[in-house]
Amino acid sequence: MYPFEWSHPVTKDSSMVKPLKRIAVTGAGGQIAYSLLFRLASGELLGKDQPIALHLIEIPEMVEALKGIVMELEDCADPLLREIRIGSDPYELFGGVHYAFLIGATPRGSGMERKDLLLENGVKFVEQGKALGEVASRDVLVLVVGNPCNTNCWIATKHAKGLSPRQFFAMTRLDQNRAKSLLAKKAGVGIQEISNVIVWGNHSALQMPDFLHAKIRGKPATEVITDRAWLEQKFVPEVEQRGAVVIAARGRSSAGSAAHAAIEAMQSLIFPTPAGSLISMAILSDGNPYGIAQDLIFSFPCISRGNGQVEIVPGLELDSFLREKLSLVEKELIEERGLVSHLNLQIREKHGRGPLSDHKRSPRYGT
Ligand code: NAX
Repeated sequence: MYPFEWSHPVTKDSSMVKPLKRIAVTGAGGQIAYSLLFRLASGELLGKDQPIALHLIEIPEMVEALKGIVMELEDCADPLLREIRIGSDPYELFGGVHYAFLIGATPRGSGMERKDLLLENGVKFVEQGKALGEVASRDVLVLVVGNPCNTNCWIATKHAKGLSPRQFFAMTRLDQNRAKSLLAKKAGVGIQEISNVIVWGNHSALQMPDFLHAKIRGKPATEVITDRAWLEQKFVPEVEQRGAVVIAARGRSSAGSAAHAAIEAMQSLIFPTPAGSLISMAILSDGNPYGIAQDLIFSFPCISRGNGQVEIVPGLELDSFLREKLSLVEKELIEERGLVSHLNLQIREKHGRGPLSDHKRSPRYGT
C-alpha cells in the first residue's frame, strides 16, 4: 500500500523546462510541516519556475493522515508540484532527494529526562542519516529542525556514509529571526534596518544571541541601544526563552515561525548570502576560528557561497560576556554528544536488538 505516489502529468509548458527537484520532509503530518508544505508547493523555496516533487515521511501510524494532506495539496492546484510520495520508510522516501527537512521528532513528554529525549530521537536520526547516505542525491542539503536539532544533526552526519558532514545543518534561523525582531522593536526601527544578528551555539536555552556584532541602520547595535543591562539581562534571556513563552501562550510550540525560518534557512544554503551580511547556521565546528571544540554542530556567524557551500566568518571579536556564554553552550553540546555517542550500544540495551548498523531496515521505523 505504501509508499503512496501521486503524480501530475508533465505538461509541455515551456516555462517548466527545469529538471524536477525532490524535497523530503519528515514529520510531514506535524504542525511545522503543515505550515511548510503549501509554501514549498507554491514555489517559495526554489522559485516559481522550478517544478518539485514532495516526499512526505511520517511514522507508520500517521501515514494514513498524510493522505488528507495530499488531498489538500492537490486542491491547491499548484502547477509546480509534479509529484507527491508518502510513506514511512526513509530508504524509499529519501530516494534521489535534493533537499531534506528533518522535522520529525518526538516532543519531550512529562517525566522524560533530557537523556531519554536524546536517546528516543537519536535513534531516528541514526536511521535517517543512514538512509540519506544510501539513497539521497549525492549533493543533498539537509536541514535538521527536530529537537535537539544540533545533536540530532551530529548523529545523522555520523551515519550518512557517502555524504559529507558539510551537507548537514541544524536550524538556528528561528532564533536569529526572534533576536532580529526584538532588536527592531526596542530600537523602534523597521526589521530591514537590522542586520548581522547571529545566534551562537545550540538551539537551546543556552544559545547566545549576539548583540555585539548586530547592526541597526548599519551602526553597531550597542551604539544605538546603549543600555547594556537591557541587552544582557532582557534581550538575551528573552530570545533564549521565546520558544517556551510561545508554548505558554499558544499551548503548542512555534510552528508558523519555525516553518518560515526553515524556508529562509534552506534558501540561505542554496543561494549566496548578499555581500556584507551574515547568517546563523549550526554547522560542523571542525577548523572553526573561534576555538570551539571540534566535532560539534555549533551555530556560528556564516556566509553561504550557494549550493550548500557555507563558511564560518572569522575575526569577530568576543568580549568576556560572550566568551563565557559560548563556553557554557559548548559544554552543553559536548555533554549531549557524550550522551549519544554510544547510541548504538544504548539502542541494543533499550530495544534488545543489535546496533542499527547491523540490523535490517525496520518496517516499524520511527515508532
Ligand atoms: P509535531 O509533534 O506537531 O510533529 C512532529 C511529527 O513528527 C509528528 O507527526 C510525528 O509523528 C513525526 N515523527 C516523529 N518521529 C518521526 C520519524 N522518525 N520520522 C518521520 N516523522 C516522525 O511537532 P512540530 O511542532 O511539527 O515540531 C517538530 C520538531 O521541531 C520538534 O522536535 C520541535 O521541538 C522542533 N522545533 C525546532 C525548532 C528549531 O528552531 N530548530 C523550532 C520549532 C520546534 O520547536
